[in-house]
Amino acid sequence: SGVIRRADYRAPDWLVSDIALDFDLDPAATQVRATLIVTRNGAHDAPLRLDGDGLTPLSVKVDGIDTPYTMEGGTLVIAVPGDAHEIETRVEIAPAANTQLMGLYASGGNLCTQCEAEGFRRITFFPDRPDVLSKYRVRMTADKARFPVLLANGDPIASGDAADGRHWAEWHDPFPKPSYLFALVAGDLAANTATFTTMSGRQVTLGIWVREKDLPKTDHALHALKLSMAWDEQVYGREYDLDVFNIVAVDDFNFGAMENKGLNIFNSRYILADPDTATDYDYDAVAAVVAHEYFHNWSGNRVTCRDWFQLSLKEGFTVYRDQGFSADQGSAAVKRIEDVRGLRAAQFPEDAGPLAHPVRPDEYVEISNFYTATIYNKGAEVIRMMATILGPQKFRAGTDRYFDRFDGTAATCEDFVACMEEASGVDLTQFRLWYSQAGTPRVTASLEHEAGSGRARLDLRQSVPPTPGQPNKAPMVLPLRIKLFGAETAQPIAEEQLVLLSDGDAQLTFDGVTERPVLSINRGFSAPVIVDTNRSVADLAFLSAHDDDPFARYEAMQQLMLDTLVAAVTHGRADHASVIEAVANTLADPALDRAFVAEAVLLPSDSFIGDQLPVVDPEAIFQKREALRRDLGKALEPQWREAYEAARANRFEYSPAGKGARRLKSVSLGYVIASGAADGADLAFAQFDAADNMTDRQGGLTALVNSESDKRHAALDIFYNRYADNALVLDKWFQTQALATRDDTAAAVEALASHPDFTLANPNRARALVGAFAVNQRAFHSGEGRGYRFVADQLIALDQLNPQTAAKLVPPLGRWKRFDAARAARMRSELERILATPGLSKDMTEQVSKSLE
Ligand code: HT7
Ligand code: ZN
Repeated sequence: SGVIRRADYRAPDWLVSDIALDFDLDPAATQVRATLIVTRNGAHDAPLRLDGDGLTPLSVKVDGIDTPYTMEGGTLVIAVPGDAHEIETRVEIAPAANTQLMGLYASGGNLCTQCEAEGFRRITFFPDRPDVLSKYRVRMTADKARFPVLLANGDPIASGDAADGRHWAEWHDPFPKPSYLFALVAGDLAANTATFTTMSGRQVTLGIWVREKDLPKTDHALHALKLSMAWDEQVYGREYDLDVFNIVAVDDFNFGAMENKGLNIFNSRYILADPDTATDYDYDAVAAVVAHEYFHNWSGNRVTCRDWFQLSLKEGFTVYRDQGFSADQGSAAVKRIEDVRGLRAAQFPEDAGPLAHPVRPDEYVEISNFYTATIYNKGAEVIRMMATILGPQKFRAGTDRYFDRFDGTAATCEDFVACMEEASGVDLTQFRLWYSQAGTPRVTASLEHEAGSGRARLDLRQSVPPTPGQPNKAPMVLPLRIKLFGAETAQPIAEEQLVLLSDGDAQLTFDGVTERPVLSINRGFSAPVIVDTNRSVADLAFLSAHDDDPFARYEAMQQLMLDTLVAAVTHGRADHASVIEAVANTLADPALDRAFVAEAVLLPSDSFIGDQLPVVDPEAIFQKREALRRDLGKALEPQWREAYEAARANRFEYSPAGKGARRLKSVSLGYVIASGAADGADLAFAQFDAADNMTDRQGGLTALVNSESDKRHAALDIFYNRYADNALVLDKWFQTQALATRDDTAAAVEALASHPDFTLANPNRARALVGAFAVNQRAFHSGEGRGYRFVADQLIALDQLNPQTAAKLVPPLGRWKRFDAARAARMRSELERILATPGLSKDMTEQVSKSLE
């Protein structure tokens, strides 16, 4: 059936202590010779099985002698007599024809690799599993004019010229690593270099390699790398271990970046940044991804995963680490708000849909489909909860223990939790359910106050919803940070407490409560759960003005907006007064930082509103949200203009204050336009035209593209012509149109798919148009299935080129159960059409068939 099960894990039959790889590089035909030192692992007589995908052996030698072999599918099977042998295989591969972007492929005239999860088997025959750790020696020979730079993992050891205008280089990585961390790059590249002195005084040469013309856009990434290296020393005691650390940026990449040992390879969108082409969001993302990949050097590379079911061991932990890094660079509160918003936008729907799976899955068909928000972001929340329960010292003791004990090995999620238990003495038996149970827990909290006795009682109840293959769930450990405030005095009634809700329900009592208490719960989003409370509009408005936890304050405002919008969609009620008053208070509070204000006054997205409803009605949601935006715009127009003007004078500076000002500026512009003000489009165009940075320029463009103003055509043309030779900025041009809130977006997107600059061969471009359109709730679900048909057509075409990228775009169609019968039937029929496509990939088949269940 092709299903791989966690329960079937067995240690490898053969280990590979060393591998020497010899590449004769050529885009059309690259020769690969691999020499493996293999040893039998345990007492068995199993043959040596080397994974291969699309490879044909040119020769197979055992201890220097040509040897017979068999092929089982792509796997090379060799019967070897002894317990230790030298195996040599030769293959030829064609990087220029590799459109999947897995293995060795060509991007922008250069050659590079992507091996996680199972790309190494597309390069050479090898036991391609993360628990086989080997020392790598790599020799590359290539045309010197075309590929002047030759990079691989570890440290460079020798290089020289060869015949016929070719040259060679050898690299050696002293750290045993799994094959998924192998990398090489050959290309015409230039480096922005620096030196970092580690905490023990070692000098490390850092290099960010890009096309020569892009060098001026690499300073931010290089700076972020140095900050990350210092941060990991200070916060986790982790020091870098090689003499060089290289990063290469490539334009064609299936993911964000890859943590190959000593040679990270990045999607160029997470390296290149300058004020003219990158938004503040892009700058932050560059720093976060640089940090994330760097942190993998310990959480992933020095300690790796035993099998792919343990993926969250490295990914969840590393996301938690990169979130901590970013929080320390600016406003921790705003960072937490952004992370929670991201979790709710991507992971909560995943956990509530057909592709729901535990943080440590039990089975998969295609592992690439499991690089999900659950593994990454829910995985990070699980680590965060352990840090919350243990406290900072014990958590750090736990990570020290984990790194020390498992250094150089392939570990499991269980190993990590056990280290946390040992270091803290805290029993995490029940907590482990977070790894095995899918679904977002729901907590009902109701607070009752008896004025006479001065007693308040908080009732908590939890439930974990059924998910595919898991109909019944046990209660989990939910760490809930809770505090009560007095409604009259706005003072805390009791200090914050950390409640570990571990039963289905629990009661807490508070005595001496003389004024009406208001509940602040799940402060800081201490548990990744949905909380339903009996708090009134007045309570939420109170908390939005007085809670001393910034996240809880933001949350109260969001809940107030959400309750208002859900009531409007469900009952047609349009009582906007409380939201307007709360937003006015937030805008007027001088103590709040601008970035926080911008987050707090933003309405919940269409999709998040939809997630609260039993059946999503995209058009009604859009209209009610627009109505609230219009009323907020009108009622507070002078305040929006004032906020806009206050931020307008600033010149570009990438700093927390600068970012906050720009963010509030674009949010304010949106409300001024929503108010219907006659000069709205002029303001947007002026901002677009005069901008000294991409945040403002794209902010102005987005406002115009979403408007009815004719100026939007001019702005789109100006933007296109100005950035016609910059692929990353053209992605923004496509994406802004795909996300437009206009009535004609679906038609515009279809037309854009025929634009000469549109191609499915580049994953960034495919995601910018097709991926963005599919999450534009109103546009995607409009036009009686037109949007579904368009996306399905694109996915069928994309699957021929790049199944991984295609499969990642299936979930919006898979949400059919959330919509009315007519929409659901149309969505299903597109999924069925995809599934019936001859030659559909394993990746797509798994995603689509699960989505139909
Ligand atoms: N660990 C890396 C995962 C990754 C990847 C996975 C599937 C296909 C392509 C890929 N490129 C990179 C990225 C990370 O989480 O750091
Ligand atoms: Zn990662």
